[in-house]
Amino acid sequence: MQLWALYFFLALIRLAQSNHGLRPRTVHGTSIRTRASTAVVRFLAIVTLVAALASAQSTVVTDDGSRDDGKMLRQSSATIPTITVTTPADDPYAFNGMPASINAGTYKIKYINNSNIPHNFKIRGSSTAGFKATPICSNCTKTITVTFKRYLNGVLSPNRLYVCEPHKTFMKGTVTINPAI
Ligand SMILES: [Cu+2]
Repeated sequence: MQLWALYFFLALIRLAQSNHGLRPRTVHGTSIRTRASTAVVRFLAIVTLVAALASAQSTVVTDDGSRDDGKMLRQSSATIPTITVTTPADDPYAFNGMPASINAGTYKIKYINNSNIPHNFKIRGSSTAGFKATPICSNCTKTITVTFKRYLNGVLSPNRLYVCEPHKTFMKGTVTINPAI
């Protein structure tokens, strides 16, 4: 629950209690008003509580954006770095050129498959972007743009597996996402 809502809720409860105490119930004519105002205050308190609970649910972290945006690389679309990953013809199940670690930020990943075996390059970006993958093809060059953050759904997840989907049991690797300075 957000703090303002909690204070408001407690204030309303206190008001409801003080209403009860201050206004004599025995006096004819005022008792109805007292009960009515108490009911209104209670109703407002319940509405506030429900609204607070609803807003508490809506503020659950669903993306890592709020956790490490300050540590992302400062980039414009013109300055997105390119990482080139290659599968050579003479080593047709290798992923060459992927760094062991990169700074959090957005990258173009250019996958060059120089072999006759169909491959692709698949990796998970940020929570909202999900997985990104190039099409499966042989003797082809495909590029994907991926944003990497260190957190996924609020959980620190800096080690990202990348795979070739048709050969994911052995054609794979891991890149670590570091905080950008
Ligand atoms: Cu493959």
